Amino acid sequence: MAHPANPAYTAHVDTFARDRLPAAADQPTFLFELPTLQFSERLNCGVELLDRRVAEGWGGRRCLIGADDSVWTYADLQHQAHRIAHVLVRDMGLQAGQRVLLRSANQPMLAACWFAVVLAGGIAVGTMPMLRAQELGQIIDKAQISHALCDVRLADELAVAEAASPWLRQVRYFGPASPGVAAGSGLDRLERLESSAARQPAWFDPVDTAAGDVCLLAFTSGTTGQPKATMHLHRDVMAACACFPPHVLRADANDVFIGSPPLAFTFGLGGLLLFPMSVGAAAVLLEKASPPDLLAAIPRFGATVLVTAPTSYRAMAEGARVAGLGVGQGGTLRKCVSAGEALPAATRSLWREATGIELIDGIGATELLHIFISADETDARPGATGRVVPGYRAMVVDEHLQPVPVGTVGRLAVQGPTGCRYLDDPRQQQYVQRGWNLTGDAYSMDADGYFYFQSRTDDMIVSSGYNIAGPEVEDALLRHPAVAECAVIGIPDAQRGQIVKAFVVLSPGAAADDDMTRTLQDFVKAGIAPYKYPRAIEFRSSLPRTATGKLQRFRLRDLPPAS
Ligand code: 3UK
Repeated sequence: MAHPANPAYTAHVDTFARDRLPAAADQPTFLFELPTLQFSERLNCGVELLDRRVAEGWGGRRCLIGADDSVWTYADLQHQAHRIAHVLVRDMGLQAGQRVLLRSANQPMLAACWFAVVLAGGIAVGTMPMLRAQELGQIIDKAQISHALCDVRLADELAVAEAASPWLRQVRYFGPASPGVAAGSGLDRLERLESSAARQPAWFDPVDTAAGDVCLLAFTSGTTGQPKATMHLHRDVMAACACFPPHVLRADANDVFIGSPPLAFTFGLGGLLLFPMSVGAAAVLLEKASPPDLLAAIPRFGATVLVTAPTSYRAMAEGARVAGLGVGQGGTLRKCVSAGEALPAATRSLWREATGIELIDGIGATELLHIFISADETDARPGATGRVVPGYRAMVVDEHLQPVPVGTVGRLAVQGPTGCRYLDDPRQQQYVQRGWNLTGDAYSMDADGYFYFQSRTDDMIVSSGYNIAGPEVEDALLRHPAVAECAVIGIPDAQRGQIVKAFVVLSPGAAADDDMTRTLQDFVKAGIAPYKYPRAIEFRSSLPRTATGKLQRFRLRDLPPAS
């Protein structure tokens, strides 16, 4: 029986995902107003992004570059993806609509696997390399995953999850033959995916999927609670490529992308794979992309577009200045995208002073696939995320979903060509209300349509009746040279309800003592309204973060008070 929210045609033989879409009434309103958002009923995003590039004569151009300097042209990627698609279907029995777990750090082979799954009509489920067997097990159960392609160096945790799972049947490993593989584990005797693929023809007839068929399940990084799976269609992937990249980023075929977010995080999937390919550009896929790794790799590969998180920009700024990475300093970098967390104005100016480059901030969400509010380097305003990306609509609303006046803080509500569809999850009704996606962020908007991030809605600090947004206090603290990283939360207080507490990681050489506490408190009072200053400061050597690098403020709230 056709699901009410589903179009008639599907290429999926296995209808698991289709059967678990939210009811039509619980889905957001989708907007397809731009001419570039007119999709035909049948669409395979793998064909559009890969096969079409090759058919248009781009086959010989560089597409992906590995950390080991391996260069994959568009034709190389196509051949490998098509061969793996054959392995999935012929050797592993994949049926269209089945879910395939992908487990690997960023590397060209992971990209080939992603395209293989999508071309075969499967549903790609990316997983963060650092996940353990138990977390993998939750994902496998939730998405009833039957197939997996995994970097052999990450085999151990998957093997444990596989042994415990009633769903997972078919696993293939790729990667080096011996190093890092435990001798006697049996893995050294299994045939590698590369060898199986080499026996297959370089052309696979792509499955003629519907634009409305699910091709991607993205699990939310989850700063709290049980993981949720968001469902994205072939059409959504193409829609994301048609909004932020041409209207804000404006990269071109000569660009070389580089960055840190894993391809299992939609920020990385878009920013380091889909978006570069949508313009025929090249992308460097690094297995390790810490700030020092990126500082070394940018000049080595001549990267021109950098995609990473605010904390990474802050940590890289001094090294970038010394190395002269910006194009105006004789380097190659010309565009830098920041997302995942609020960009403190202090970090924006630090990066500009270090490299001459104005950061392109953008808010995206796993539920919306990618960035929907942003500003390019010429339109950026300090402290603002930007304006709504063409293709989307956004407003700031009160608890009754009514728009609030300009300058008033409220909840961010978004609509566009992409939107939230949780797989079988009652939390759908929280994220989507009356057709609007509610991201859980508190924002205000100015008269020019610029959106200003305040905090996560549930992170707003209320102290003596004042609303205080932690990120504003964090920005004030980050302007002090002794502060390397910080997180500001509200902690319970008998008199004031809550008080502002800062957790501070000091720069090397700075002393964590009472003098420093007073210095930082006075510094904040001099920078922003004094009532916002942190009455409590705790020095720490690091801050708790998710696999995607997001601060876990809830974990700081749950800490026992420091003695
Ligand atoms: C926060 C931001 C302020 C915000 C993401 C780009 O982060 C991504 O997805 P997640 O599902 O988290 C979504 C939430 O993260 N956030 C992200 N970017 C910003 N807050 N300024 C920003 N620039 O709370 C949002 O609701 O992990 C980012 C592209 C794809 C993504 N999935």
